Amino acid sequence: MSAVSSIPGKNHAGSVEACDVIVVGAGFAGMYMLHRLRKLGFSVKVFEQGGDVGGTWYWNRYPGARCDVESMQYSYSFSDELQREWDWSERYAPQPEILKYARHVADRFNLRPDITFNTRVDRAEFDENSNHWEVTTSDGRQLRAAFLVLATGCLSNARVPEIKGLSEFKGKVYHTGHWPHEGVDFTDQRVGIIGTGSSAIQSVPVIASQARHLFVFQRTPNFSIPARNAALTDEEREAFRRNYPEIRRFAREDSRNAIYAELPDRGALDDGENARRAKYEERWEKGGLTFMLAYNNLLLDQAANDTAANFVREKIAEIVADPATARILQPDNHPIGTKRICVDTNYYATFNRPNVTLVNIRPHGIEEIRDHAVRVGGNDYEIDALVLATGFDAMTGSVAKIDILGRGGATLNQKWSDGPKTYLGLMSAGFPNLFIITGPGSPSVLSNMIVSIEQHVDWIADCLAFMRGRGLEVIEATRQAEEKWVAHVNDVAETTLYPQANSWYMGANIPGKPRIFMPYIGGVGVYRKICDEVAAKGYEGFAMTAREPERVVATS
Ligand code: N01
Repeated sequence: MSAVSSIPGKNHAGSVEACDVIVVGAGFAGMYMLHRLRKLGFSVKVFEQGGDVGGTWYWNRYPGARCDVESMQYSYSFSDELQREWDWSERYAPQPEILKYARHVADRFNLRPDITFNTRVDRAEFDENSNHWEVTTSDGRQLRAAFLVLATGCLSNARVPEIKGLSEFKGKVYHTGHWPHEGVDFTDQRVGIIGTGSSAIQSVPVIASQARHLFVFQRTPNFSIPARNAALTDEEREAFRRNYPEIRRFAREDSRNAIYAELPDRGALDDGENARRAKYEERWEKGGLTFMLAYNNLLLDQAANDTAANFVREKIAEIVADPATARILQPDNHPIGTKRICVDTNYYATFNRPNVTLVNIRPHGIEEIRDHAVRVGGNDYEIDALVLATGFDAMTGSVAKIDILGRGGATLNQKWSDGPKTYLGLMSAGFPNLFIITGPGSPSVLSNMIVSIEQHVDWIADCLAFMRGRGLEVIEATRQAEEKWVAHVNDVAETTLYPQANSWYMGANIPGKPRIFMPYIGGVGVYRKICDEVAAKGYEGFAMTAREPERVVATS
């Protein structure tokens, strides 16, 4: 039994189930959190809304869904045996394979016995007398735990926009983030898709190859780079494995976005026109997200950014046969990379197909959805099925769905009503013993998520072991440390071009959501160092309290 689980007051409340830690979510974050804590001897219960592990990869089953970070890197590093025994089939694995991997991990590490599926955590209240979280689940269970960990994911709360007539549509409506498990066959159908973010850009070519006709309703064009996806050979997998120690170290410690890649040593304007073009060509041919690493100032300097943006706009014009369609597809209202750059297979070329029509809905949007049509600018586009590729209430949406009450009964939603406030993206002042994995204020969505997940999970696990070893019961971010961190996150964002885009990073895709830049942009390596130093200094910026509530042990 762990020190934490021997806290007085546990198990005293009749039918209330007790454990050391409750984890919300069994995606990659929740699974690894469970594994780490169990190995440390903590009792853990995980609740997962879905019917299986996998998180975002459980829900996002739309046609063409695959990761946009190379699979050899978008995979756990905590177990050398695991990374040696699992063979990824392609450079960017498709969703079914990633889900299979998640299931394999769950079985290999025997995680399932501690996960309750098809069950949401609806409410969590911190009891200041016992210093425990009291948790209610959707099946009516009451639980108490010393610690609560939100592993709810950054992009897991699918967003259905308010469009006039949507509920009256007589055909089938699908959301990319909530795709039917049995799949959808669009053969012979007229399909409309709303949105042109990453999900649409991956699914459009696949749906177009099935459907009788596909109408793509675009409000904002996005920059997309070819994936150059291909099968991985045994030799390529072995080369990765041989170099894994350095690849993983680099991703954790030296990189900005947790991806092993060659880092640029110069700015875009340091090269002449020909050299610059050659570099962009080389990156374009290589494919993938690292296009943005061609130069070190693409997200800092507008003139530098323009050179990369112009290059991609020219590529679109080369690929798309109809000049008017090409123009509509060329992004013109945000610097390249300030919205999540997309990675595609044949996206732009798909608009050369006779059965695909691009419908520009800017500036007035969709007028209304009728029984069997989408009406734009007075024209009805007749369809049988509608796909909403309209994104997520990102970073805070899934947390906001849980009624979380901290000290004095204050809710997290009230506290975050002007935007999320955290210390290091890990904790929020006033909500003791509540951790968030890859929360707002951490690199999270600006990085290879699995690397950032592992870093947070390890930090939290080490922290709980530290507390147990010293008889500490409560940890809470101080308001002072939190304010300083929030200011720092904003200051760093302001030095970049990112705030110029109306992106989901800024909360701009949700009407009424406060506009603040949510992820920490200082870089994964820098951020890890900060977190490690905080821990090494006895958890600087956190107040820790021993079993006797009066005795404050460490503050800053
Ligand atoms: O969502 P999005 P997503 N009327 O928010 C449009 C990750 N991801 O699911 O830009 C008309 O990017 C909206 O238009 P606008 C990745 O991090 C990763 O595609 O607001 N249109 C936009 O075009 C990604 O960034 C992978 O003008 C409306 C689209 O819907 C994140 O998830 C794959 C509208 C939403 O785009 C989200 O991507 C997929 C309306 N009322 C996703 N409302 C990989 O790993 C919204 N839109 C590869």
